[in-house]
Amino acid sequence: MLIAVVLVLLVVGSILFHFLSPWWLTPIASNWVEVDNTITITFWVTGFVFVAVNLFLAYVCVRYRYRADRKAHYQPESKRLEWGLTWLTAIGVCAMLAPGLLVWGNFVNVPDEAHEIEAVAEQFRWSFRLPGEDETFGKTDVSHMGVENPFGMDPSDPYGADDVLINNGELHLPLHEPVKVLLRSKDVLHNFAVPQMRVKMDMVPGMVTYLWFEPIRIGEFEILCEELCGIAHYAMRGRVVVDEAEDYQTWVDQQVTYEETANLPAANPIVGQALYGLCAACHGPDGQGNQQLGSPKISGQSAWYMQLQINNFKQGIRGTQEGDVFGPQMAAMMATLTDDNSVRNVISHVQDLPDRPAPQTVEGDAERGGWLYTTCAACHGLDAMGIWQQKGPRLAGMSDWYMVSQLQHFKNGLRGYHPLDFGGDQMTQLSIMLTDDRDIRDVVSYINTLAPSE
Ligand code: HEC
Ligand code: HEC
Ligand SMILES: [Cu+2]
Repeated sequence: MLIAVVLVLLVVGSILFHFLSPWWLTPIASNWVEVDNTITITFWVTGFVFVAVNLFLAYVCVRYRYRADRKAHYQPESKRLEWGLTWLTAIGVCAMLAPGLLVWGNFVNVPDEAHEIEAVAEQFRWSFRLPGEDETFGKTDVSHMGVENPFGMDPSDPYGADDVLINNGELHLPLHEPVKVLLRSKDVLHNFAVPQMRVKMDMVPGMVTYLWFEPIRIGEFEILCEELCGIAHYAMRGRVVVDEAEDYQTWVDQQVTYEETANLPAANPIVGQALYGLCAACHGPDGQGNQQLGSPKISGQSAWYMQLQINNFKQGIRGTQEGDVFGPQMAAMMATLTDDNSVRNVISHVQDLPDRPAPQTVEGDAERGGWLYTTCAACHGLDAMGIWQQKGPRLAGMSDWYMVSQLQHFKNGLRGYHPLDFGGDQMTQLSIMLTDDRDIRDVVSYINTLAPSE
């Protein structure tokens, strides 16, 4: 009897939960209502079976419960019952699968008017490419990939020149225009998913997969990687921003083409030296850093990382948060670097400065820190010398007090707060694993043991 009551409660509870649950599909933002309908049909079919089977079970428990004067009747086979059940199941399964097949047919048949864009996945970030005015993508190849050419553009392909390269995780799309997203992975399996658009598709290295949809409302929607692609899979976030046509065009015009990023004049360290005079006031004549001024060692840091950070300061992506003492000082100075060439020139001078390990000021349990660092190594390297592919900067031999303060900033929102700071956001999500200042000190004191000797 008790079991029957439990079963009935289970059924009633599940139905109530289904209708009252706050966890339901996010409001849809694309044409794929069919996908939602398919899910609803599946819920109806499985829900019906669930209710019917459980109520039947409850009924049987009561109706045929044990009584001393009753004996079970043995019936090994019932043709009628078996046929009935087989047909019912077959209809149920068809009802669930058939709509899915029809939707899939639409999903893989891209309308002719869809415009193409490309999404590139790599551990653990997104970037995008638009075909440019000629509406044709240039060829790419892994052999061309490098710091100066992250997309691996083939320099000899004329179609590539006007390709628009968006080397961060924010993609804009025009409203009401069907888009075909070509999906490319640089390293391992990833999966491009935008829940509100009801689209998701695996990205396979060595192959171009695709999906299509039509955005039907203005807004910002998170891109998730829905394939377990490594330690920071959960922190691999991007964003789709759906704009009105003019806003979209404004955004496109702000992006750079391959032609603009290729064939830059070589950076000039002599010009850079003159510019560096200003930096020396805070970062020291040899770029060795100055703790009193909150200015870290920058000598020996990779050029690509310095460029990224200087651009972040210039664009207000870093050093604009209230409560940040030192960030805004650095940000204010960046007005002196008027264009990209000055940035590259001054960096090339910093590259020529002597790279002596910074003095070590942080004390902690390096052995315990070593365990914590296992995770960090995925992006900063086992030797903590930085990994360009993962955009993790060099930490070994750099200012240890600065690492402590930056880790605290990531945790308390003074860094990695800006919507366009995808790298900072990633580090913010990673910094959560360091639960307190002791963890931070321990991991930094372990990083100190990795300092390269002079
Ligand atoms: C007024 C002092 C000051 C001047 C001048 C200055 N900086 Fe900085 N810089 C800082 C401070 C402070 C920080 C750390 C900001 C923070 O805490 O977020 C910093 C950070 C940086 C970083 C980021 C380092 C990292 O690992 O995150 C780079 C790169 C950098 N500066 C380069 C330069 C260059 C190149 C110049 C000269 C063009 C320059 N700075 C001029 C104070 C200064
Ligand atoms: C998923 C890759 C990833 C992992 C794992 C990771 N980081 Fe980072 N880390 C980054 C990126 C990307 C940045 C640059 C952030 C930016 O662009 O502002 C960064 C920046 C930093 C900085 C600031 C350095 C500077 O000079 O500006 C410190 C310190 C740091 N990480 C420490 C750690 C520690 C400690 C761990 C392990 C607990 C860790 N990171 C794990 C990707 C990672
Ligand atoms: Cu991924």
